[in-house]
Amino acid sequence: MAGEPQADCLFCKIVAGEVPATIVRETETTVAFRDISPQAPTHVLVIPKVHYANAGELAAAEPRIAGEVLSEAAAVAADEKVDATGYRIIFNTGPGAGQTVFHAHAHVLGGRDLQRLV
Ligand code: D5M
Repeated sequence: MAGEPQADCLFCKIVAGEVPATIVRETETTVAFRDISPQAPTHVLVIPKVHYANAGELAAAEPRIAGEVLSEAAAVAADEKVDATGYRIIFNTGPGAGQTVFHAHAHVLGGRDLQRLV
């Protein structure tokens, strides 16, 4: 059921402590951990503890938690001291946008020059 832990979901396993991750922040509703394949000096994923397939589904079902994912992403940028120079928050949503893990997550990228995308 939406919102419930999924047995076959990698990020639900990280939330449950069943898969190791380098956790940098945690709240009642979110976990932030380093991406296993960093694309920038700072590359942290912020996820809700509840399972929704993508950011749109999370925002529709749990707007408060979606907001907390965003504020935790900003807090990660401040912790990593990339907030002054600039950073990017990305929600890949759907396979056509490159999403590979279907548990909503924000990528926080910073610490290098980031090309403008749009
Ligand atoms: O991003 C999914 C991201 O998840 C991708 O950048 C790799 C990362 N990933 C995959 N497995 C792990 C583990 N075990 N720890 C940390 N990070 C991980 P997407 O937007 O779905 O393409």
